[in-house]
Amino acid sequence: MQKICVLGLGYIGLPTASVLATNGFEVLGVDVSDFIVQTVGGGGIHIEEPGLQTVVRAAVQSGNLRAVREPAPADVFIIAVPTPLTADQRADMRFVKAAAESIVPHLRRDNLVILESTSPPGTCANLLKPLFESAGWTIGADLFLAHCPERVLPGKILRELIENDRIIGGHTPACAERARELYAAFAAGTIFLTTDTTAETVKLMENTFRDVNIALANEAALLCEQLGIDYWEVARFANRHPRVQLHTAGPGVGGHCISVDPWFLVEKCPEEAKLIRMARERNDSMPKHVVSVLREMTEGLEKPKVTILGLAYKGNVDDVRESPAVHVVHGLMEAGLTVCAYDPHVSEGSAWTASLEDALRDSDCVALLTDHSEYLAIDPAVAGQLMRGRRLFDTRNALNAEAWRAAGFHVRRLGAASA
Ligand code: SAJ
Repeated sequence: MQKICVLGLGYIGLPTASVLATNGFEVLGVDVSDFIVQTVGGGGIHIEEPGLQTVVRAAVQSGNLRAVREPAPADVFIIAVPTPLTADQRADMRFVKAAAESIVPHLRRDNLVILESTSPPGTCANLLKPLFESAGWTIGADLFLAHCPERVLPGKILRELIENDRIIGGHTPACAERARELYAAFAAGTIFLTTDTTAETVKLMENTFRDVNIALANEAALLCEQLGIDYWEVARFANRHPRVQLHTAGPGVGGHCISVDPWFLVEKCPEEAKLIRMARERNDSMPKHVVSVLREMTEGLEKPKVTILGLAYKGNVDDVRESPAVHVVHGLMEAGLTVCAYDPHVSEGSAWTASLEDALRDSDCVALLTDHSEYLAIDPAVAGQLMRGRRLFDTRNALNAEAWRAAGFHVRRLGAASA
């Protein structure tokens, strides 16, 4: 297993391809985007991820990583393309299908095909297996098929790619064994073998666990606002219990994983997945709540201007996919407010503003939506001087409320009653 073809050079495919290349494999990175192929081919990166630039440059310079538009014959094919959500909340498997079809002409006896893309239960068995079998292959005999879900956390991808335990789901036990040989070459965590459908479900349940827990935190935050108490205090004390771990409330759940994956379970088992659906709906409702608080805080003002701190879906990343902050910006604009959004990690988007000063100037209210570390360094006194009014809504409980109050701000935090 020396030659590996990685299909999709995105958040998972690119780190995987470059780590494999720096571990001595000959890697062909395939992407449908000319821009990505050119960028990676030149040793550059098109996404922000700590440490990735160094690894990609080293991989390309060593000659072990090449970026191309089309697949070619290899020992292993790793499919790491997106599985987006359709408008009716189903998994859009077109990219997976297209990637699988693109490798069919290049398959050779004993090849291993690994699906890394997060997929609904049954994808290997009901989509990929028939696709390869109709080309004459027999899975587990002359072609090997496994699902090895990635579980890395954006912001810590390179470390987790190596250190995390891996779940490998083979379509047959022989398929799982073949995939284990590959991951054992670079993964330091424990490798567990199971079936393909189990591995698909494990991955979805991991993200669903987090989504349901965040929904519980968000619901509790809304209850606390109504009860006139502070969710952050409730969570702090409840979490002193040895078996309780209340999650962090916030403006909603974004990113391409947690806000998407639970729907794949709802799609497969709509009758049973009641709690999972409700959690998704609760989290998706949070941006609306943030908009209504901001409207309340600026009520009666003439042509109110709101400054949004953060467009990315979470702190210290540049990814705006499914970001609740983007929904809040749109909601405020639809309500007729002037919105300026400043995010040091993002360089475009609705209401995007190049500098913090411009975003704050003549503003009536500042709302923190993403907990980037840069925002902790903002001096509330300086911010207050630029602004027309001094109001702060902290949806992440990230800023030092006392310091902002001392600078004359009326401070509201999500999950706490209006003071
Ligand atoms: N969030 C909260 N409260 C919390 C935790 C998170 O509101 O207590 C929000 C974040 O602000 C963000 C969203 O949830 O908007 C998701 O952020 P995250 O850091 O929890 O997760 P992701 O989406 O960046 O990465 C997840 C990880 N899954 C789990 O932690 C179970 C990662 O390990 C997966 O590999 C990744 O999804 C994926 O690709 O599926």
